[in-house]
Amino acid sequence: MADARAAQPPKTILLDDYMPPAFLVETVDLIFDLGPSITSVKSRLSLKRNPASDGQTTPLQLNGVGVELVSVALDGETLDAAAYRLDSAFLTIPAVPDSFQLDIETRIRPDENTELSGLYRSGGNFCTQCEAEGFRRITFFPDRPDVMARYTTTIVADRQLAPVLLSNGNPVDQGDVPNGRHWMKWEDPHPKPSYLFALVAGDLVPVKDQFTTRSGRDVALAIWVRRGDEAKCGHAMQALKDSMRWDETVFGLEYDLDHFNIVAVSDFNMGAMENKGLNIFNTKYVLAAPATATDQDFQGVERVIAHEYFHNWTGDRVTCRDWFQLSLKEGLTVYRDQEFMSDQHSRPVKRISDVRVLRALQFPEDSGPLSHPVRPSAYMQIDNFYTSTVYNKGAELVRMIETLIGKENFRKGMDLYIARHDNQAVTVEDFVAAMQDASGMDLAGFKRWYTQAGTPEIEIDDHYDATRQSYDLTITQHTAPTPGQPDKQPLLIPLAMGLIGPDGTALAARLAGENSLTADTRILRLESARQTFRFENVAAPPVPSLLRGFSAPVKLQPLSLDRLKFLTSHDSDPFVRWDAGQQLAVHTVLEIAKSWRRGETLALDPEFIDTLRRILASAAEDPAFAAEALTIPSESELGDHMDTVDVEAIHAARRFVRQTIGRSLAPAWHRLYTELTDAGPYRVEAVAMGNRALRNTALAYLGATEEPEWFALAHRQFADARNMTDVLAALMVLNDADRPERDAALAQFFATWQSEELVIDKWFALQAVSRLPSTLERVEALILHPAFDARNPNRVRALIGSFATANPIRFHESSGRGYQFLADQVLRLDQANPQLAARQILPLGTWRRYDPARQALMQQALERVLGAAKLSKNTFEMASKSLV
Ligand code: B3K
Ligand code: ZN
Repeated sequence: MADARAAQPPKTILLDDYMPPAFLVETVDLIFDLGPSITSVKSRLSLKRNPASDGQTTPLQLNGVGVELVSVALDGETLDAAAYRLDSAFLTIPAVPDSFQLDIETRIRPDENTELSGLYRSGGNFCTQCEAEGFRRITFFPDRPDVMARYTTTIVADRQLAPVLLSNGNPVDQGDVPNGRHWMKWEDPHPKPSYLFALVAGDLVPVKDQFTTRSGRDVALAIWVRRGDEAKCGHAMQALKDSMRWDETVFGLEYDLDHFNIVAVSDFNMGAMENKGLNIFNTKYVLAAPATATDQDFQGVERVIAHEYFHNWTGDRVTCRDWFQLSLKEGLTVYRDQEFMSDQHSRPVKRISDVRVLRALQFPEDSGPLSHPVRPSAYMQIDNFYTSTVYNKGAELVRMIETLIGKENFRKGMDLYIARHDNQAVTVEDFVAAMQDASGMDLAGFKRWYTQAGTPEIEIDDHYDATRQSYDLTITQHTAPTPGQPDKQPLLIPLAMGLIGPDGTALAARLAGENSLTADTRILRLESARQTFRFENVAAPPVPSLLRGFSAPVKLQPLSLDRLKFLTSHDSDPFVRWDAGQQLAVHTVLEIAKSWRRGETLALDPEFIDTLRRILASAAEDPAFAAEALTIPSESELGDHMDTVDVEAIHAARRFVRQTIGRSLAPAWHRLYTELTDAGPYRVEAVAMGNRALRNTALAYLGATEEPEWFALAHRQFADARNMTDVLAALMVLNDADRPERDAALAQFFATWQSEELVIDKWFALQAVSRLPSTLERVEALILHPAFDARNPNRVRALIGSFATANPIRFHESSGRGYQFLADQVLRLDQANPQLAARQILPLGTWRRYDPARQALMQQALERVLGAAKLSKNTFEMASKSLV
């Protein structure tokens, strides 16, 4: 049942109102008697008043939503109804002693839980999701992260229905009960907040392995999946062992239980969840086999397995004081998974793909109506704040601290943070303080990054004085106002940079006031709105190479075209080389978009083709990098660079540019395609993946020519390929063509894979992103397809999410039908799963970026959502803020 909103707008929760909990819980003993329609939960809590709270007479208030209270007893005495108050959000007991035991019995209905928060069923199995506020849907409890307790959990269930019973920690006992039922007891020795509680019960099979920690603790590893999926767990298991070793080597952090269990479920609102000792995953991030998963999927599995594992220390052992501090665990853990992936694969290519994500998701969020700081100060529904700002920008903040204090100091800072705060619930300030204390460097000026929203824009002005051999670099920073924050202050920005001489080699220079002359990358500390850096002993006029490795999440004003071209071929920093090429591409496509809008004949600058020809010629040296460098930015990213997004012009221009590049360089693309054909077995490792990426880039350009011979080549690849990466790349080429091969290929794909739900998600997504004019009708028809299930978040994201976020030309159709479709779907989803519904509405919130006609249509769609009776809090918050 959805948590319907009351007639009043939902209450806003403020960081400033934080108060320490009035009561602490020392131990929690839970007994679950599982039944699909009714589950009984008995909870025994030992509570005491919190000495750190001033409310020595405050009543005990426990959160509880949608749970039926059976009984409550205080120190063994059952309370009658007059001794407590019960409403839709709380169980309140006014008179309690300072220290006492509470026994609470509740009933919940897993089968009716469609919002996938609390205890629910997926594929017939029982599972839980408690972050952020799901535990209150299981039993009455002070459901906040700063109440940390030790848990034991006993699960009783029908042996046939649920032969496997799992919870946090280590198993301590088990047995049988009459009527074909059995039980198992788990004990978690580590204190934890309720959001890390987990339970799984069902018919699952394990894939087992073992890991010995560096101090010699043997850990039994198991990944629990549906029967038949065992063969798809190898990659996840390897990733888990690699992550465990990496955290020991790089951060000195060891696993702390005898068991580590991972369970894969098909119905999951997010990617995965880091419950202590019992991670629960969306199948998408566990199951992978060459025939069914792409290289990107394999990397997704590795990244998310690592991320959840790393939470064991950054999140579980040291947790958040309140939900405003979410980035304390999420930003830090994303930073850690990025570092892990960089060590396992190519660091520069990983950096490029992380920056792509940041620019595609976080920058638009930060310049739109939902802009908020990495540490927000107000929310209605915390589920809505699991955002790219909290996760990805949060990770950039951690990375900037590392850049400012240096790698060694950063490691010392991590050691100190964990030593100081183990088993505590802390704040962003505590993290920064540990970094500051360990490094001895002042980070006070850095903290503003956590509280100020918006993306700083950096402009430069430079001057070379040949007689003095000096070079002045003047840098200004400016952050535009965001909702609720009209005035912005300058930030402490680490700007990694170097100078390049006219011959293309690094130019040595001395920064005024410093002693050493260096040609290496240096970090400039930008601190004020405008600053000039003087370089001396500069032998020749330099080209500045700025923001190396993307050292800060800022927008750098583009350099002149000549300088961009120069950097594309000469910079030693791969990120700047790639980025200069992307900026050239943005400039090129946008100029063509303007010509298209004016009705002119379109022509592509031959110099741009020459730049690509040069990249192509040396592509074999680093295929993965070349694949990134040869990719034209997406339509959405191009739109971000326009004052008002011109949907049709961008689409036409990008298509024209890709077609011209395809035709002009066709022989070279075909040669590359042929050279990279790999007859050997499929391997998931960096070189093989890079080769496949580059070969499929070549195929995509050949397809972009829209010439029949290359469609035939794509069709051959589709028919012959033995791995999903190549199958999908071929289908992507066919997908935009109104040709019989397309329909035949899609039909064959469905027939082959209909029993593989993750592959069928791809089938839905492909059709949703087709640029063909009939796409919206097709998407509407697919909503009624027997394989579409609006209760399954993966499927909803595949069809509805892909259409609204990755197909601008069709979603933003001038009639507004795309917007109406999305509003209809959001309203339908909101009845069953508010978390999922609220996220699907985001594309409508970008209305300010479009022309007046589209603005009006998008606003109408949002208003219609907002006007609906019984809208959830989640969707209310997103829709109302989107209209501002
Ligand atoms: N911590 C979880 C997210 C839970 C989302 C709750 N609405 C996944 C992660 O970031 O690891
Ligand atoms: Zn996380």
